[in-house]
Amino acid sequence: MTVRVAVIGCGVMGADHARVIANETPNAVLQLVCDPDKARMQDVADACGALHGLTDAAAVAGRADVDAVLIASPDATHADLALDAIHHRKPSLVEKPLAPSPSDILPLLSKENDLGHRLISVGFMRRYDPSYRAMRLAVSEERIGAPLVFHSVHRNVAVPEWFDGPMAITNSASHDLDIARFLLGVEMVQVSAIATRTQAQHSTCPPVMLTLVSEAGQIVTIEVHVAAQYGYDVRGELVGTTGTVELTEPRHMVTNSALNRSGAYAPDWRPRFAEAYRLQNAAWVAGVIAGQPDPVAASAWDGYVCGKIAETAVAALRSGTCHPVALMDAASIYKAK
Ligand code: ISE
Repeated sequence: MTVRVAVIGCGVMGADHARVIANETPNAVLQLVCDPDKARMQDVADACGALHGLTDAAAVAGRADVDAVLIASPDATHADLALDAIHHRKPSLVEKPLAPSPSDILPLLSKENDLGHRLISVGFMRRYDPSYRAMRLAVSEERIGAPLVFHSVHRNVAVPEWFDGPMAITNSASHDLDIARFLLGVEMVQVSAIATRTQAQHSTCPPVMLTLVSEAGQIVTIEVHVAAQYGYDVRGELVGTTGTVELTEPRHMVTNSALNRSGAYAPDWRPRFAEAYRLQNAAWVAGVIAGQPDPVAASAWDGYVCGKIAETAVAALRSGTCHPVALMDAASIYKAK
C-alpha cells in the first residue's frame, strides 16, 4: 500500500514535512499540499513534487485521493483540522501543540473515544530521536538504577518579538514536558516556574526555569531559553540511583585547527532533529498501513496532558507559587495494552 499524504500548511514545518514525506518516507506519496497563500503553496508543491495543490484546508480530509493528513498549519487551526480528519476517518499527524489550550483538545478525545480507537498522532518527534530512545532503553534496562531526576535544557537561537514568556512554555517547552513523561513513564503532579528578571536580558522572552515533581516523587527541571543567540542547543541528563545517562547530539564533524577544536551548532530544530522527524514520519505512515498508530507516537491524550501541564506552568509563572497539575482520567483507548 502506498499512503497518499496531504500536508496542510506550507510554512517552516509544513515545507519540511512535505520534503520528508516526498523524499525520505517509505510507502508514502505527497498527494497534495495546502496553504491559503497560493504562491507559498505552489513553491512547496513545485519543490517537493506534490501531485496537487490546494488553498482551502477544509477541502483536504474529505478527498477520496487522500489517505492521511499531516497538519502543520498555524497552532490555532490544529484542533479543527484534526476534528475534520476524524470526521472523514482519516489518520492525522498533527504538529505540536495539538491546540493552544487543552480545553480545545477535549472534543478530539471525545470523538476518538466514540470511535473506540485512535486516529491522531501528535508531532512530539523527540520520542523518535535515537539518543532519547537510547536513554529510555537505559532506564528500562535499569542501567542507572531507579531514575530520580531529569534535567532538560532547551535553547533556541532567537524567536520573533511576538513570542512571549508563556509561549516559551506552551510552544517550546511542550517538547521537554512530553519527553520527560516518555522517558520516566510517569505523570507530573506539580509544577513551579520562574523567569529571569535581570537588567541584561535582551528579549521579550527571558529564560524560564520549570521544576516539576512526578507522581513517583522524581524531579524534572526544564530550562527553556528561546533567545540564546549562540546556537540551537538541546541537552538532557537522567540521574538514577546508581548512575546517569546523557543526551548526545548528532555531531557530524569536529574541526581541529590553529590550536582550536570546534563544532557547529544547528541553527534550529530541523537539522538538529532531522533523524527524529524522518523516523517519526516513517512510523506514522507505517501505522496508517497497519491500521493503528505507532505505539511510540504521542496520542491526543499526550497532547492534552502536555497542554494541561504547560497551562498550569504558565499559571505558576504568573503567581510565583507551585501549582498542582490536575488531570482527568485517561480513556481506555489511550492506556498501554
Ligand atoms: C518549535 O515549534 C519547535 O517545535 C522546536 O522543536 C522548538 O525548539 C521551538 O522552540 C518551537 O518554537
